[in-house]
Amino acid sequence: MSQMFVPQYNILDKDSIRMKNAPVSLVNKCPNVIQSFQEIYGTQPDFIAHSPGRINLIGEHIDYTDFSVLPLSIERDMLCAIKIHDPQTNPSITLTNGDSKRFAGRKFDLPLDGSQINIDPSVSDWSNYFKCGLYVAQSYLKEICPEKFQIKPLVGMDVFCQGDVPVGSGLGSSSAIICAVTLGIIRANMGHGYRIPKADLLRITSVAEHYLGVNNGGMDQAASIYGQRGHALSVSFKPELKAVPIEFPKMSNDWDIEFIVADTLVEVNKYDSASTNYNLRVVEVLIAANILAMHYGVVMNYPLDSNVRKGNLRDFMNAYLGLHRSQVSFEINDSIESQIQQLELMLQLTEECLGDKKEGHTADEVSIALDCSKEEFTREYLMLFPIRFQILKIYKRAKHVYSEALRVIKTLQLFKETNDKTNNYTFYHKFGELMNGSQRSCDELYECSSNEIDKICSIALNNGSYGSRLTGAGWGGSTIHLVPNGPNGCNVAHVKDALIEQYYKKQYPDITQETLDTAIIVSKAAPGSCIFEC
Ligand code: NG1
Ligand code: MG
Repeated sequence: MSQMFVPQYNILDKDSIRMKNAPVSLVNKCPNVIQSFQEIYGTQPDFIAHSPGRINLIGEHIDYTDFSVLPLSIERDMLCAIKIHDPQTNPSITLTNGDSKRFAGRKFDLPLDGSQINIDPSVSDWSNYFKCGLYVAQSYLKEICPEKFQIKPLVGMDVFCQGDVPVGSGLGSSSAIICAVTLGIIRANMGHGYRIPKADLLRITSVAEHYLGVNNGGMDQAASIYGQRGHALSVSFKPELKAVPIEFPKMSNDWDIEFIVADTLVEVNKYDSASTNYNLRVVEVLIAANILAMHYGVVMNYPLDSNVRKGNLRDFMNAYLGLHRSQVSFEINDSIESQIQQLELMLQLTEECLGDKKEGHTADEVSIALDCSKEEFTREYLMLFPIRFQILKIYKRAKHVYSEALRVIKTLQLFKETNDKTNNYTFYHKFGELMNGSQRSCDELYECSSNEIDKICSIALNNGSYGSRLTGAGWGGSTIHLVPNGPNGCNVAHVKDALIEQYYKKQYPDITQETLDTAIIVSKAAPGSCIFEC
């Protein structure tokens, strides 16, 4: 495959930006960012680094079992305008933000000997995201140019950040800033001509948040970097983290697929065991894989450096198919047809092995199924993360994971099979059904929906959405809706109005226009990370 590089555009030549498919909205944002930069620093920036937020179209809670997901970058992004300091002066960073009330200005020096900057994860400050980007960018520079960056400091810079990805609503605002900053620092230190491969930018940014103690998997960064107009992204985790743009089917008229993103305005802390139990889900699916492996007598293969050192539901599938290659009635390969058969078989095995305890297993029942003592089970599985439970819903969680992985593959199949002869409505209808199936499974099997999510989805579906579901971890946060955009956007406007009247104004009678403006976003698939030269 040919190398894909992060694109660089010349900002003075607006027409060429348009030709390269950057959305007008983005091109139009740049002059404002340049103007704000000038007001703050009294000079022009050298360039602007851009990276967008994301939604997940389908494939919820299956990334941590290594099944592919299908996110999309949105027309909300982080723009970092940067002016490089004179290299003769002592290097320092001055940071300002368009939302200076929430994100106050910061200034710090860079180590003179080329050593890495210190990040203190116990301090909650927006500059920490900048520092994460700076940290991984510096490591990368040392990797590609050791003679220069091992011993010398990075260049100093004035930075102005302006973002419109809502913070804390599950739209990837943290990866947007980290990817923009990382890209900006590499551009500042390598000069105008250097073009970083997208795969490198993904590899380094996907671990950047780990310096803040967030153990995320890389889907958000993949979506932000690889975003492409008119495309969703098939993000896979095995054998390595990878994103492949998948074009939305060409429709028989000019309608562009748009998504409505509606925030429930219920903030969730997904790692809080009292409220959401994200970590309990991680443990339940791990137990499911190990019970299945024990029951069917297969030994799972998994990397020793995996953070939990236990096989997951994907590892079980691979091990089982490896062992029974000659007995199954289909050929095992990477084709869509074979993947569908593989996952259907996994659903059968889940029924067969776990279906007698649909409502859940007690800890005693799990230890028996795993053929270990209760103490051993507690040590091996229940101490991995702080979790609380009464019953472990092994069957339901496994069934969600395999059926959701299947819906992702079926979505890819639908994209592939849709052609210019397909009626728009047939495509919307089938895609919407898959999204609705995902929502039902999240609600009934994974139990990560909420009253607010259910309300929003049913209002949207009753008013013209073809598919409505939660996006991200759930329990609150954001929802997405597949809404055909008619010739004058009438359907999108109709669903939006219905949500405002029937959800937001009822749920939050005092809601302001400003909050409403950030709560509902309408977006097409947007281009990923890039640099605009000033
Ligand atoms: P959100 O809620 O969008 O941050 C979380 C996880 C994802 C994935 C989804 C569920 C983090 C940082 N992200 O997404 O990796 O598991 O839930 O599909 O925890
Ligand atoms: Mg995040």
